[in-house]
Amino acid sequence: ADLTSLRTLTDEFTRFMLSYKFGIDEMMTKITILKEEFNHRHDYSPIEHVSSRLKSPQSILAKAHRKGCELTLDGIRSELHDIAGIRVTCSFISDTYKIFDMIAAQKDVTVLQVRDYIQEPKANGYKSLHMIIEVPVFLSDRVEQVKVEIQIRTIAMDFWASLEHKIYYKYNRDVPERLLDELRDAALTANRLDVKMERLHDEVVALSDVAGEDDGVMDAR
Ligand code: 0O2
Repeated sequence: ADLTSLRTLTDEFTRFMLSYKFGIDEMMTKITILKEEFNHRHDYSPIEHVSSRLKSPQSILAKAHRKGCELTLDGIRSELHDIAGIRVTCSFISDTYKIFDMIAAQKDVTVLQVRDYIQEPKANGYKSLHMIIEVPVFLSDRVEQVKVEIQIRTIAMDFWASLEHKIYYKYNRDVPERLLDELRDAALTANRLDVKMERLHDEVVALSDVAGEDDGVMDAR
């Protein structure tokens, strides 16, 4: 009887993890379509890079424990939103909102939560646009709504966040004040770069639009 219940438990957990993998697959397809179609329609790529990760069973348990949530699959399903995670790295700040809108507008995507750390950065300087969505996954005998956390940010924000993440864990979540100050300062520098790059890009786009019109006039003559 013990072996049977162990088998059932393993099977349930495998199905649990699989549904999140399928949720990632669904959303990765949607985002890849947006990326390729955007490249085709415009002469630059608003999405630089897309990556995904499935949280490991150890990290799921550690986070569930940290949040004090009920240690059942249902409990974890309702309390943990980032078992399936996708990160979209964009060229410019305005692109992050464009991608956000395009995902949110899809009929089968339900937006459950939005955290705009670009408008309101965290005290440490962290910037990123987070959305938790639900997407249907069609299985052989049922349709399951799967939660996926999507983080959208610029290359500069991503550069900052990956270093901060490394430092945070190197110091076991207790980073010296001097480094915290430097990180906040680096976040401001990253933001200045983002703003400057976007302004330059807009200027070049405006220029080529004018050049495009001139060409049209030439052709018409
Ligand atoms: P890891 O190691 O990246 O997986 P909630 O889930 O709603 O109770 P949570 O998880 O704090 O609250 O939500 P939030 O603030 O939206 O953060 C979710 C994820 O965003 C984090 O997952 C990080 O990946 C990222 N993040 C949030 N704040 C920071 C930050 O200050 N620095 C960096 N580098 N990343 C951040 P995890 O599970 O906390 O971490």
